[in-house]
Amino acid sequence: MPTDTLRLFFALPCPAELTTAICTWRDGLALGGKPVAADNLHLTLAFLGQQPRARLEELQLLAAGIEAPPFELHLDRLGGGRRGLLWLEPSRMPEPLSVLVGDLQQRLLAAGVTLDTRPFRAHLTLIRHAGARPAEAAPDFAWPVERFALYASETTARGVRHRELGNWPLEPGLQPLRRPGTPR
Ligand code: 2AM
Repeated sequence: MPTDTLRLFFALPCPAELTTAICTWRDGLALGGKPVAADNLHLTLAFLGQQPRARLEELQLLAAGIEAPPFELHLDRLGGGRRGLLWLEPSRMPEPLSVLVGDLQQRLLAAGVTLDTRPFRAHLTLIRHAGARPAEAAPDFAWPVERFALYASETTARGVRHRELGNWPLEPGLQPLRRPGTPR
């Protein structure tokens, strides 16, 4: 039965070819744990948590108002957190990504959405509850970022599913417009 709220987040969807390359590399490391499903690989831009379904159109319009250029993201570092969390991250944050995240977050805050207060850290989660963290891994993945998307995270009998609720292209030729107070 549909609920009247959705667990929402904006993210960069990992392109199909890159997903295949990353999953092949990850699975070759044989680290155990719970690998993120290939269909769910993403880089979160903003996590909104539970939101009324009735706000969906407003959030889609908010996203459509964003003007930002495409850029390349290099995932060249393996990072980790508590409980065996492993992710890929860039060693250098591309300026257009900082600007995109800052713009999105400011628009969401202006719309009254409560966001995580922790500083943004770009990452693509690979595995949860991994048994090890390889010291020697030297990832080097180039990601041509051409769009961002809004997802609902849904729990199904077959696990978590990220349902896309809209995606918006990044437009070549636009300059990243840094607003005051956007994160670097
Ligand atoms: P991530 O940490 O791998 O980016 C959907 O729940 C997704 O939103 C999660 O897979 C998680 O992906 C991301 N997310 C970001 N901040 C979150 C938060 N505070 N709570 C839960 N999920 C969060």
